Amino acid sequence: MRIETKSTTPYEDQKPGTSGLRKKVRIFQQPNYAENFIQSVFDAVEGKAGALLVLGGDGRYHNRAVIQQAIRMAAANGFGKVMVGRGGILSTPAASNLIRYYGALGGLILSASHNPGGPDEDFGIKYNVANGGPAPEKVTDAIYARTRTITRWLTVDTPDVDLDRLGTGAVGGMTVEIVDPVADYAALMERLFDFDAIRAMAVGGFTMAFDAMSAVTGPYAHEIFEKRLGFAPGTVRNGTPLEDFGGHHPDPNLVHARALYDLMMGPDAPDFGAASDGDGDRNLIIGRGRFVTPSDSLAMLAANAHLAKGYAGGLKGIARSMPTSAAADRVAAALGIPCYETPTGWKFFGNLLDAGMATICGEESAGTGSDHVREKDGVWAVLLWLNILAARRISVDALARDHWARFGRNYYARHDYEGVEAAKADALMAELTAALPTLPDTRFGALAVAAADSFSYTDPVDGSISANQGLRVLFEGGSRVVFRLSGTGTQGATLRVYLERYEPAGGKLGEETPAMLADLVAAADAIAGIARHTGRMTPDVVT
Ligand code: VG1
Ligand code: CO
Repeated sequence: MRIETKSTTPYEDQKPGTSGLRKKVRIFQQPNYAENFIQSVFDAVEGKAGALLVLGGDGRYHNRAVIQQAIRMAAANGFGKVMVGRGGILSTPAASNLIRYYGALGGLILSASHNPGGPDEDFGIKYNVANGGPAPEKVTDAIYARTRTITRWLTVDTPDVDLDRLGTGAVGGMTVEIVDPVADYAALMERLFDFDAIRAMAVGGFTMAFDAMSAVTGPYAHEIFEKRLGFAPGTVRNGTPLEDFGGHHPDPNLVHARALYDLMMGPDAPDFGAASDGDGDRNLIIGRGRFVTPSDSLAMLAANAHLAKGYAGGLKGIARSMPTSAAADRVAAALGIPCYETPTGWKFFGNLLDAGMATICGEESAGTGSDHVREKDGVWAVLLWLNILAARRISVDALARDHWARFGRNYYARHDYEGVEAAKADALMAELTAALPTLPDTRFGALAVAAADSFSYTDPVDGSISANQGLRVLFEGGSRVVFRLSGTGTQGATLRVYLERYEPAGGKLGEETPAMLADLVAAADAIAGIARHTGRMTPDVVT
């Protein structure tokens, strides 16, 4: 039976940003709110009749409720089948894989990624398209336009589906299949990586700590690392997805994954440490006594990827987001392959991957991935690291030093100023934008500005232009400061300041990062007036 319901709550619309719609749970719980957004997605996409929709989330508070709503609405909107991860669980990369593998029209992924979960925290809905990747701007624009005009949503009047029992059932004439969230993903990983070599290393005494941060990767990590690869029980920490992530931010950075960092820097450190975020698309890599910045991780993985069977044929190209350090560019140059610089957000990699122009992509925000899916992928990055270490038989620290000795080192940090009043953040960006033309040839201590601009990207595949993607100040010698406002926060504005200093091979390669970046930090404040505009003397988060 189909029911048409008039929307009664004014829809507080938001243009889906870098990762879909993110709001407080309480907002999503308002009558018609989630339904209006889901209906706007369904109204905006074509080809629903009889099509497959993939559905799952990171297990956070409110996940199961929205899954039930989405199943009923998919039935009323004419989908042929919905494939749901058991318990409503699917990591973002696993959902991307299912969409591609089973030829789905698209998928709804319920997550606010690294944002905290619980009744007073965040929820989110992302729509991914048939290539498995985040909806491109053309689609999110259509969804947004629909949210402005929507007057009804469609549903069927059926009981809840048992999300915990594997198998196939029906809802209002549509098939619903509950699938093991891990099985197809783990099989894909076995095709890409040499599990025998990694298992031999684990059995031979190589130890690991993987912190799933009480988020979605727990079941994946237990199955892959402990069961299939033979790492000791207990290797996976915080491996049960919790609705509130144990009260923590499931954000794998040096602040929120502090326990892992302290372990890896302490006397009892295992050989390898890693963590992933709420929805499993991010990764943090820390060797014994050696933190690897995500930008360096991308470069090091790209330089060694051919050692894994899935990449034995070499890479077609590398892509990185603009604020990510240029370490990967040097690897691309050495390999004789192109390196693309895209705006922040995984959706910009989709065309390059689909066109076979890039194989490996990465972002400074702890996201790395390849053409195996169309999302960044935390467990994949850990497995590629393990495969490389098994093949080269060296430590993370030795690999990093070897890399820098060859390519030079890009010292790097990101300073986040969170919950800034939106008007103040906008004023800072507007003032800096206006000042950009005056910056070249000015000096800040020893730093001379070589160029300054507002980053604009022209997609080499479809020619679409994305302007205003961050303000760049480039110094002579390859150092750089980038300013941008976050698109994923749910409270006020978050100002991100990205700091990078390049030391060539033969230069100062073994220094502490804060000391190496001190003059850039001072220059950033002088250039943008961070303290003057925001009243903040220090960042809230340094990663
Ligand atoms: C942040 C990161 C960006 C990432 C995005 C989604 O965006 O900087 O690199 O792609 O989160 O990641 P922003 O606009 O807040 O800087 V996730 O793990 O939330 O899907
Ligand atoms: Co994420």
